[in-house]
Amino acid sequence: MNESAPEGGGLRCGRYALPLSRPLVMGVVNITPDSFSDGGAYFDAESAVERARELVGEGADIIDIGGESTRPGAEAVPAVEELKRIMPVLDALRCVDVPISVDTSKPEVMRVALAGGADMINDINAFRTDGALEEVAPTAAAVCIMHMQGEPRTMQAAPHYDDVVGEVRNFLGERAVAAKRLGICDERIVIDPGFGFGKTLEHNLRLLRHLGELVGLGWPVLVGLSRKSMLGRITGREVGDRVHASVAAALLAVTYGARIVRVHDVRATRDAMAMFEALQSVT
Ligand code: HH2
Repeated sequence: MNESAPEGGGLRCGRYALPLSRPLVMGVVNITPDSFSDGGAYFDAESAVERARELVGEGADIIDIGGESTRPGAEAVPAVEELKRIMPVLDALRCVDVPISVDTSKPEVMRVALAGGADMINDINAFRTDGALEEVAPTAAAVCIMHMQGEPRTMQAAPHYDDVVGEVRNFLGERAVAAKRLGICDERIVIDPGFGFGKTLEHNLRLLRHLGELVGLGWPVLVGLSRKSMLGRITGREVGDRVHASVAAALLAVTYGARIVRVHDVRATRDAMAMFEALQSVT
């Protein structure tokens, strides 16, 4: 079975075709009371929309909205509540000129969000829930396929791998092939190692250092390192004080081949990406 993708041009993302000739910045807006870094800050639709517009103004290429926290130990949210959180924000953001990604693992949420104009579905569960791939397949939306060992409530209890890079690579390759089997073309697929999702600090560092092995699969790699606890472990900083480490991590990730960085601090990350791009044109 072919588990590698051909070198593609851009990313087909709902209403948009995004060039991948430079790294893209995905700005995060969590419409939740309990997210690990911005929980509660944008829980009402109005402040979430305002925040998303602010991130677009700072240069976000994609906005990722989510209505359920995935931090270790977070409470599960029923689909109806998740939709109540995200749909007013998605409606209000349709006129903003960047693609809107919805961070969800529930097929019923995917269905309503896609009908409401979502350009991308970002699933931390890699579309493994029955019916998830079937919801996205007939649309034009992009899919972000993320690796996670276990499930959010318990994933950090005792993560174990014999070969973390090989296992994550194989998993992502298999899930991308499953997506392709349902008709989702290479240009709609993004893969993500899932930093912090059932991984120790050592696993995360190994994945970052060997990101090139995932890049070698051929699909664009997205990484989410922003403000995560691994940065706290390394720097000793609290979550609100991890912007410098987050920017450094995003820059390292694109240096190792990531094409999309999922971040909370768009302005600072964009500056780092500008430095990266400036060097790309120098021989
Ligand atoms: N990380 C989080 C959520 N969604 N999606 C992808 N593709 N990759 C990630 O690394 C990723 C993700 C966790 O971050 P955040 O959304 O800020 O927190 P919370 O899950 O607590 O809302």
